[in-house]
Amino acid sequence: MLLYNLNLMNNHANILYLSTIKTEELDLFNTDSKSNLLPYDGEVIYYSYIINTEKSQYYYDKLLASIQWQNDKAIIFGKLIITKRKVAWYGDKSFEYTYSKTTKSALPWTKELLELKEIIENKTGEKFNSCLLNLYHNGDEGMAWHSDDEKDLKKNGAIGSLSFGTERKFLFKHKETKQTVSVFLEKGSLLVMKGKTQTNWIHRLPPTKKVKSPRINLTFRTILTKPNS
Ligand SMILES: O=C(O)CCC(=O)C(=O)O
Ligand SMILES: [Mn+2]
Repeated sequence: MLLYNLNLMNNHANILYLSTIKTEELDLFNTDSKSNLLPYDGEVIYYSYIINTEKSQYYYDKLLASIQWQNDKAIIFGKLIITKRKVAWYGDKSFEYTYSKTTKSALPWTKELLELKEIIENKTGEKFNSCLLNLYHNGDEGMAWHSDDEKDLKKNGAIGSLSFGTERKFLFKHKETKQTVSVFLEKGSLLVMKGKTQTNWIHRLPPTKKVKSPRINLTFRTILTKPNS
């Protein structure tokens, strides 16, 4: 157990260190010998700056302006809750995705989303057919503990999570041991969750008073296609 903890501290130290490096060139030190951030029961890989600072700003601006952002809805204990956080759902077809007891129908890909999908498919060797986007206006907005294990998603399918805008802390918690792992999601970074991660771990984006500016997150996913869709 001590080894795991040390390993996590090292990973975290790397991530903090890399957050101060602004050039793509130095990422050469940090390429594909990626280690798993989770100690067991799942696989989470973090890629720092897969998109450089200038392009990250470009995509942030384009996504902010072109995505059909809507306040998210959830039914919790029978009550309809409208979140301040905004969301959008895009995909290959008008796939339906139900989470928090509400259903969304996917919009057709935009140019920027297709470009980003290609970048992360090339990076990970995975294929994705849909993307859920989140816009957090500031640190007051976050996301509660959950796992992305809805029946509409491919079981144990990879999820590729791209971040733009302000860096935020992201946490994992094991469902049984309650061990937690944290990672800072920098602009232009990619976090890949795969294997049994969604079965054994929950994750959250904690609210924080320290963050005053917005962040956009894209989670590329594989939705299961229904026979006649
Ligand atoms: O904002 C994030 O980094 C992750 C969001 C998330 O977990 C989700 O959309 O399911
Ligand atoms: Mn999630």
